Amino acid sequence: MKLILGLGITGLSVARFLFKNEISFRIADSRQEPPMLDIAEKESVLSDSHFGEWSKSLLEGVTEIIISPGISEAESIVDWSRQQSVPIISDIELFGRYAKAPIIGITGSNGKSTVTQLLGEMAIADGKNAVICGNIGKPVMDSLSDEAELYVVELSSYQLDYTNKLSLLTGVITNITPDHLDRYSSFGDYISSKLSIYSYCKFQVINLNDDLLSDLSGHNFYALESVDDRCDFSANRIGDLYEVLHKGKSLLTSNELKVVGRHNIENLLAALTLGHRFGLTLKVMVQAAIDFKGLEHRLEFVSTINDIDYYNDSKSTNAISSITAINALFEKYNNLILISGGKSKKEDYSEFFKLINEKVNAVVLIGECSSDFSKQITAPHVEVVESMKKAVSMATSLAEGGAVLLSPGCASFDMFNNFNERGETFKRFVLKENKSLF
Ligand code: UMA
Ligand code: ADP
Repeated sequence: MKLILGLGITGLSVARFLFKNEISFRIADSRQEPPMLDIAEKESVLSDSHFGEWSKSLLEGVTEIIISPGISEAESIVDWSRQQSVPIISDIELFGRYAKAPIIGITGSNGKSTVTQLLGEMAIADGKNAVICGNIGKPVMDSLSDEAELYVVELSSYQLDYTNKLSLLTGVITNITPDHLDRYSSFGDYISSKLSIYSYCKFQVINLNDDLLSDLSGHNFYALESVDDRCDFSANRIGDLYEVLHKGKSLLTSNELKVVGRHNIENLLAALTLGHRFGLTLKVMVQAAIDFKGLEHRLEFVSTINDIDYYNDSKSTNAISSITAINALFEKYNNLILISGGKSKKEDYSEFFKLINEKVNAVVLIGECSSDFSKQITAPHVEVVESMKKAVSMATSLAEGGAVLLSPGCASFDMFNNFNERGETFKRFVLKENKSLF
């Protein structure tokens, strides 16, 4: 008997799979009304289900546990399982047992979803039946398909923590910076979790720009500016532009792309290196990169209204992703207004404050951390407001033909259900209600 822990989208996908394959299972969630309860009831996968506080009896007759990534190692059920030597695996490990097509894995602190989506689009453009799945929002167990020719899988550290066996054709860590430190006892533990991806890869792809990764041995390398002989793909800065190269031969320049910022060149190099390793056609990958519109909520251009450009970077949930967004835009705009704040994570924001003080014209702060942040920012203009509507209105009044950037650098849970809702709310005020605000 298997035990599924958590009835979110991961737990539901595992339950569906086990039910379909007539493998017996129990499902448990520590909440009385877990998010996928109604759907699971409709699909009749709840014949042995337990909601509410964990109890030891859940483990009776259980030979393996499939745990949802959101459930931390600190939970009592994890401890009890270890004491009773019941193996705990992630949905990713289960997926690896059944997937017949090659799997490419992508992890990292930032850029995972962007690289996953871009690589998936490159493979599809090259005529491959490629399935984009994992932490990007489509659970792997809902993505198994006999027709799949390639799985492009985004892997979170939470998923990697419970993965012990997996076979990846190739994989990459886009970068490592402090994140999720509420869940890990140290940055070192978080780094180890990320690095574990390489132990599953036949071919390791290494980003030479990241100091924590550049000394690793691997099979394929990429770098932006600090290029060396090992690089398959690289990029150089020429004036305001980046030129992307394969073995020294020019492929494209950054002004051909729809996505902006240095980080997106790094993401492109990761996708090209992984795709090339798999055997995708170079020319097709380049065209797919040119066509790539980027993902919603990641430095997404919303609109130009009354000469002000609005960008939605709601997916920025840590300091470094906001630093990246400011760096991507400040050269382009004389007047850059930042909307930031939310539920701050246990991380050092000093570099973020320093950059704001140097490169941003005004900051509008929202959320739980706003009063704390306001004390540490000395930008010419700092405002604290209590709603997204007021933030958009205030930022607009300060923008004077420049740009308004929502890049919170914090989690959204203090004011919104998730980063999607935060970004949608921002866009709604920008697009529909902008005129009526003033
Ligand atoms: N639960 C408990 N007890 C707990 C904690 C959670 O019972 O102590 C239950 C919850 O009640 C809930 C279920 O576990 O019913 C939720 O599981 P989950 O939080 O693992 O969420 P899922 O819906 O299964 O979504 C997960 C990922 N969520 C997390 O890692 C927190 C999704 O990533 C992912 O898209 C999905 O699997 C498919 O693979 C989200 C995320 O925020 C987007 N990821 C983090 C990130 O990107 O930074 C890692
Ligand atoms: P992830 O899936 O790792 O969270 P996303 O592609 O969803 O990454 O992007 C999350 C945030 O990080 C966005 O704010 C985006 O603008 C920023 N970002 C994207 N790629 C990078 C990168 N290579 N380095 C730093 N920040 C990045």
